[in-house]
Amino acid sequence: MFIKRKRGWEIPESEATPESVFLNRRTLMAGAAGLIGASALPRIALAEERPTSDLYPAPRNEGFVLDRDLTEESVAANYNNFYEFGSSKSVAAAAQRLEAWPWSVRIEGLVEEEQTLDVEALIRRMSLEERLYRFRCVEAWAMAVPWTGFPMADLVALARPLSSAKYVLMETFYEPTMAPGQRQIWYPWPYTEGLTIAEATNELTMMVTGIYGKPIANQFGAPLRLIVPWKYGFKSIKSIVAFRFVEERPMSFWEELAPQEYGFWANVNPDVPHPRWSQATERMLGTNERRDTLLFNGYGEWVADLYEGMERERLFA
Ligand SMILES: Nc1nc2c(c(=O)[nH]1)N[C@H]1C(S)=C(S)[C@@H](COP(=O)(O)O)O[C@H]1N2
Ligand SMILES: [Mo]
Repeated sequence: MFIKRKRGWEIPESEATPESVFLNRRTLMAGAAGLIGASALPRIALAEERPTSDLYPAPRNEGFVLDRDLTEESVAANYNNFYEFGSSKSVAAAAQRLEAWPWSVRIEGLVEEEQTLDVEALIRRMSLEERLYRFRCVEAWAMAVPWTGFPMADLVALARPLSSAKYVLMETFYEPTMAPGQRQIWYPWPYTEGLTIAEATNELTMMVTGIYGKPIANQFGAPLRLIVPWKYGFKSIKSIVAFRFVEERPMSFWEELAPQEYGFWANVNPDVPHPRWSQATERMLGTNERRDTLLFNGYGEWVADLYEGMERERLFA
């Protein structure tokens, strides 16, 4: 495939998408055809009734303050990565086919007892709060949004992992009839991601169930997704169906596709460029304001000590 060399900041996001690294010409053309269809779709409004609507808005945790304005809801809700519904950013309409209620999640692997939990019941059992977080995609766009959810540490406590468990692997649903992107067989479906137990139980790590003071809309990964704000966005897996506690470091979706570009750690760092573009700055969705990228996306105070003594790992890619 012909790749025109440009400096990092010149690379348009259409070229900076992870897929351009491995897709051949035939699949690129198929993708382009999909894109034309998607761009003709209307912009999607948010927030119909959900079974958990009565829980929102949840009280805000004022311990997390932003250094920038919140991204407008209609902007964030119409610019998403959710490859299960297509590889364009305009997947909001397609994602309305996601059947997010009812939903259950499995807790399995190295735990005292494997369990299947109903997500509505799980959400009602947890204490929900709102947090304003920065969010930084590896493609160099960023937003700042009010997530609602609960600490992942509370889910890990409920799971009761054995001491032999070192990592938690998370998995998205696999339903190609509902999610047309999953018929694209060159991707290693289902989408998976992983964290160490220390990362999963860090204070910042959230299981997200709502956004903008309402139950989470489908395109953001309803009914339950991960948010790890100090890592590139691809780590924040959507629409989770399983949490598997394991001993070995798990392989994830993007790492399997392009290990040189999307590693396991993926901590945000302005000084470590992606192999094909700079990470020094980011573009805020909506305003297009350029801002300097922050080390650990500005969350070093919470997470830097997780990585002490690990200098030999590829922590930032
Ligand atoms: N299951 C699943 N989770 C996913 C993705 C995806 O395609 N499928 N995309 C990831 C990427 S690359 C980003 S940047 C964020 C985007 O989240 P948002 O659309 O809510 O902003 O979700 C992440 N989680
Ligand atoms: Mo991303």
